[in-house]
Order: sequence, then C-alpha cells, then structure tokens
Amino acid sequence: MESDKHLFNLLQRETPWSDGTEGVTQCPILPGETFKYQFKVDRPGTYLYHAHYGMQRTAGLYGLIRVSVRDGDSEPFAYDYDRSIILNDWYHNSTYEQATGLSLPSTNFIWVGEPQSLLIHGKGKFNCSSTVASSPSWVCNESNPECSPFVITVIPGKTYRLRIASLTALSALSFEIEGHNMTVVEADGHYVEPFVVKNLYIYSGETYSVLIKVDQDPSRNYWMTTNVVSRRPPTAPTGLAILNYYPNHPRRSPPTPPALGPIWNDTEPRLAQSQAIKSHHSYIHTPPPTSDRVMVFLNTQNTIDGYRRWSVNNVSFNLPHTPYLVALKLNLHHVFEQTTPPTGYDFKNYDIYSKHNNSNATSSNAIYRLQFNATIDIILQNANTMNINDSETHPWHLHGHDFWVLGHGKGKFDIYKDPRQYNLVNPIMKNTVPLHPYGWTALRFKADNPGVWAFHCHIESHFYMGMGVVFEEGIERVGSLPSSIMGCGDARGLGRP
Ligand SMILES: [Cu+2]
Repeated sequence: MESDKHLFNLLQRETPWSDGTEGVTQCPILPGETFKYQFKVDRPGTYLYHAHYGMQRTAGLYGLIRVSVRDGDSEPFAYDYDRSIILNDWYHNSTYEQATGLSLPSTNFIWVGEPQSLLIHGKGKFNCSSTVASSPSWVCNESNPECSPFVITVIPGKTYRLRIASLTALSALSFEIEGHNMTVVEADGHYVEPFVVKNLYIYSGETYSVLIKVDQDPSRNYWMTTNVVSRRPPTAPTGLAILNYYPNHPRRSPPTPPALGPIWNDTEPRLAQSQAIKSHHSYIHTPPPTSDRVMVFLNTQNTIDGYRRWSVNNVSFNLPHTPYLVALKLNLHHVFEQTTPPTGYDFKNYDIYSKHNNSNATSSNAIYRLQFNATIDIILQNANTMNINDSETHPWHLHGHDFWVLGHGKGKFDIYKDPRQYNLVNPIMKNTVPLHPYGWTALRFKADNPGVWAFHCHIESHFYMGMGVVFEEGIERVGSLPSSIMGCGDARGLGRP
C-alpha cells in the first residue's frame, strides 16, 4: 500500500495546505487518488520536493525545482550554462523493511546501517563482492550501460553553474571535482558572498549553486566524486560521475584514481564551511536585532518504553492521525496533546559529552504555539548518542520559513556569552542547516507565515524515530481549508459540503 506526499521547499504563504507534510498540513494521498498542489513560487533559486510520508522519500520520490529570476532581473554572478546534480544514498533494503526494523523494540531494533551506494544524479556503484550468488548476472556487469556513471559534458573555456542538492536518507557528503575549484554562490535559494572550495560539504535537504570554470587540460575527462563524512566507518564506495570535456568520449574514464574525500571524522573543515556561508553583500536581509522568545533544543537519543528514539529536550515526536492544520483550524482539541513541549533542558547539569540513558524521556505529539509575528531564536544543541564517544551530524529543516543562521559553535551553548558572537550583520538565510557533532547552531526566524510548520532532522530514519517538532503561528489568519487535505483521522469527511 503506497501513499504519496510531496513537500515543496518554498514558503507556502497563504497556501499552508500545499506544504505536503503528512500529519502536519494534510492527510496521506491514498493509492489511486490525485492531489493538486497549488502555490505561489515566491522567490528564485534552487529547491527540492520529495515524499514526506513515513520513509517514502528514500524509495526515490523526489526532484529538484529551479525557479528562474524574473525577466529583466539579474543575478550577482554570470555563467554560460546551468546544470543540476542531485546527490543521494541508496539502500538495497526497501523502505518498508527499514521502517519495520526501526520500529521494533530496542532489544530487536534493526538499524538501517550504511547505504550500499552513493548516487550522483541517480547513478552509482556498489561493491560487487557483497552481492549474493543468486543475483542476476547483469547486476555486476560493468559493461552494462545502466552501470555507467552520470556524465556532464562541458565546453572548454565556458563557465558552468552547477546546482548541487542532497536528498540523502542518512549520509552527510563531501563533493569535489578533480582539478576544479568551485565558487559557492547560492545556498537554499539565497545568494552567498562568493567563496571558493575544493570540496563542498552538503547535508540532506540542502541546495547549493557553485560556479566552475572549464579551464583544465582539455585532452581528458575529470572525476566528480562524492564520499560519506561524519559517520563511522564510511563503507559505501565513492560515488562517481564524469566531467566530460568536449569533444572527448563521454564514457572515457579519467586517467587518475578518484578522490577518496576528506577524513570522515574531521569536523573542523565542515564547521569552517558552515561559518563561511554569509549573505551576498547586495542581498542582505538584516535580521531583527533581538528576539521575543528563545528555545534551546537538546538533541539526544533515548530508549522510551523499550523503543529506540531520537528526542528534542527528551521529548520524542509522534505525528497525530489528524493533521494539525485541520485540528487547529476546526478546533479539534482532542486529537493531539494540548501541553507545551519543553523549551530548554537542564543546562547546568547535563553533560553533552557523556553517554546518557535519558530515562526521563517521553513521546508526545504536542506542539509549540508561537505568537504571530514574533521573532523566535532556536538554539540546536548536540550531545553524545547512546554510544560512547559518538555525536552525529543532524541537518535541521524548517518548513514555511527561511531562517537567519546566526552562528555555529563548539561544545555547550552558553546562553549568556555565545549570543554576543551572533552574526547580525550579514547572516545567510537558509531552510536547512547542519548541527555538527558536539556543537550548537543558532537560528532566528519571524513567525509571520500563518499555518502549522514542521521543523525536523532531515535524516529520514531520525525523523521517523521522533527527531522533530511542530510550530503553529497565526492559525486564525489561515483561509478556508481545502477538503482535499481532510481524508483521515477525525478530519475525515469534514471538508464535504
Ligand atoms: Cu538527525
């Protein structure tokens, strides 16, 4: 049984029901049903859409949206050609098998594990020695055209804009192009003050545009490679694609071995890249100088009632059967818990570097109600997992808003000292941002988009295991809901005239 849900990574002003988040803004789309998303495309840039139901995104329902600038408008950089690359990781187990394993009691819990392949625009390789003997012979036949890497053909002397997006289920990635530096010019639909990288770190849910100059020895092709970082030990083989210098043959392998990527557990260059991303000087949206409400979100792993979960401030998130948007608009108060989840944790006593049982953790579907138009600060605080000496990278994605990235830091966030280092001058606005191991990330946003919005870790299995929260703001300003979002839970039938 399949049902689809699409998330459009645009702000959805006045159309909160077109955000595509199952359980938050709509009911699942059942097999055979049609659902029409209608929304204003509010700004140019590079965006993603994907399934947002269970772990369905991982099965391949996703894509990229390019929004061009208005006729007559220009961008703060120039290029000759525009190409897109979606990065992903790929598992041989179905998403149903994966979800089932994650849902077992912790004594029998089956982790999804590392992916078998990394995909560059849908194509990848895996280690054939891991194939079972009964596999059909074409599976590991390298001469099968299906096994050939993705190719981008480029013309020497030209400049290319590459729109690079990640929709990995789990992996944090590095991406590089042999012999070519990349100038980062866009992040999540916002222009970046250009900076040059040899290697781009990219996390699930993020998009970047980079410029490359086709200026190397034209007699050969070059590898484009992607590798896993931040997980031990990375086992997926390097993801490969070919930058094909015209008129060389597009399938001719470069004469050099592909790059193995940066050291997987070196957090420093990843933190440095996060800190290097600033708004382009001509496109700065200055953030409000202060906030009305500050929330600190401690990210931890827990065992709750015998199940392995992820939590924010020791509360693990569950989706209700009736979407919040419907429940709140139609005053169905009984369909989710009417408590307020915690807005902080025990700063003084909680040691983020040691392994905890977090035995006071609970599961809940309660949400944060925000005052309309208030300025909200969120500080994401990382910690040790339930394994010794282990803290993971979590890419947090906010629906319905772009937030200012005020800062990234190491260790435990100090609510008195660290805000003094916030970048209030030229912070980038994004919709997805990494929380680095044992670090903190500070965000600010205006609660000015009437609706109900998910904020969650973009790692598919982490959100599935409870790593998310929901914000409501200005629900009384939301217009009449379409009946098409009401096919489930206590919402069933409510939309009919
Ligand atoms: Cu996560």
